[in-house]
Amino acid sequence: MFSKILVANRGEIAVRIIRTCKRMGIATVAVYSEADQDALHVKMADEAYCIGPARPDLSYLNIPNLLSVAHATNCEAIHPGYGFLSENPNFAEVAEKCGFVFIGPEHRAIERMGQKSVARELMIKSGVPVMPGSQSSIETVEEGLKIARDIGFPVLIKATSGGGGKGMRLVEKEEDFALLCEMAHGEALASFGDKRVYVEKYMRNPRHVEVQIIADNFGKVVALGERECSIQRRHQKLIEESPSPAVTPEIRRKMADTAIKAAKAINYRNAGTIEFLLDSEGNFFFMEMNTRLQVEHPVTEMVCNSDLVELQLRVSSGEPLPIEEELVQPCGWAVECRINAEDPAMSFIPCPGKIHKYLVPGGPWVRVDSAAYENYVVSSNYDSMVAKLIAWGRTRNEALDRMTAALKEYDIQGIETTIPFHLHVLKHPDFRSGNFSTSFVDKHYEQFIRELKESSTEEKEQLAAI
Ligand code: MV4
Repeated sequence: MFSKILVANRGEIAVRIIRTCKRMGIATVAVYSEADQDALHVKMADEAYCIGPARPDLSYLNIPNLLSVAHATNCEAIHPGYGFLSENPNFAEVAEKCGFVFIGPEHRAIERMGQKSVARELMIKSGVPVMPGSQSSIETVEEGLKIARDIGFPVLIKATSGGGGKGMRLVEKEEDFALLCEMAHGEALASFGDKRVYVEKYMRNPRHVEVQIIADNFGKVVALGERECSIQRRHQKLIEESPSPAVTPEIRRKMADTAIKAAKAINYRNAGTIEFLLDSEGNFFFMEMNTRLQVEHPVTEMVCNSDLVELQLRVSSGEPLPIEEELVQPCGWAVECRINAEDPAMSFIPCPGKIHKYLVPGGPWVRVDSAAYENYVVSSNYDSMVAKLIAWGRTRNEALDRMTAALKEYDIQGIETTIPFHLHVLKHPDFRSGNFSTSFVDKHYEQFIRELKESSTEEKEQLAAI
């Protein structure tokens, strides 16, 4: 096992990685920007070094500075967390060339999965189900139109270098295809410096279900069940859970087999996630593969009774996976709410600022992954996630009830947060029933705003009466 690693990230995920390292007796080196001098990950690590100004491109994305710190402090490995450089194939390659173990997949796997049309083509060749569409990127608008006619409208034009919903165009009818394809090219070029696009049949109201896998260096791949990620807005996930209320033991078996097949087809190692779209008949199709530890990994940890950061460290240092079965069966139910510094009543606009009061929920079956504390300043330089609140129960309803109680106990003052939104979702009959799709938030947003305004008026009236 490593004796010392560099944590090339900030916020809750840096804290999360440091915690497991402490438990395993691995020394940690933190890096931080000038905006993060008082950050929790800096206090918790054994050593910490400033790598530049607040701007991410000058600090957390500054590869020479990160590698200089890793070298000067004798680190053996680098954990990239999520975001920042975690899916940058160049960073993974350069880190390895400098003699550090990159705690993640091989740079070629990151590169291939980063090009969504390449990922799609690889999956088709490996027998993994994908939505009908082009084999890979289309060469001309005419070729795209021919494919769209063959598979039937509506179709989705997706950017080859996109992902996470960026650079997509929905085409409902044939007449619109050429124009929307040109727009997709323009947007893809502007956003990613790569105009290539591919075409897929569009699935209405899908669920987003993803399978967590981890692979060692000996060809063993284990699936740690699935996560339901349909409660999202504009491709920002808000609530995740494991297992998915839509996944039967039979679908779970098939999805896990498919995810393992996908990982083996590309000789994948370390932690990864295969994203699927699931329709109401139980059919699922490969969308993308994420080649990093994900924000929502705790729900998997809670139901699979495993520490994903520990597993990453073990397989990276050359140990075989300590799990016998190919598919870990979930025990109970876990749910995660992302507590963001955003105003849900104002279309989730970010609300950075100082947290004046901070009281964290606790008790059995409640977990808080956060780097925030009282008087902490949420900076506008980075994303607005302040904490992840995770609750476990024997049943889904038990987990949701514990989450509700914990959300009510969470007292964050000085900034707006997504807590009122979560409380609204958790009592919604469509969410409680488990019968929802990726359209849930858009569908109920107006009603939520109405209720929020009514309840805040009530509160004011109650206050006025005292
Ligand atoms: C789709 C789709 C419908 N049909 N592909 C959005 C992000 C990227 N991971 C894939 N996305 C979608 N691809 C086909 N062929 C609908 C979406 C989609 C979506 C997917 C997952 C979670 C939320 C979503 C919200 C809107 C659209």
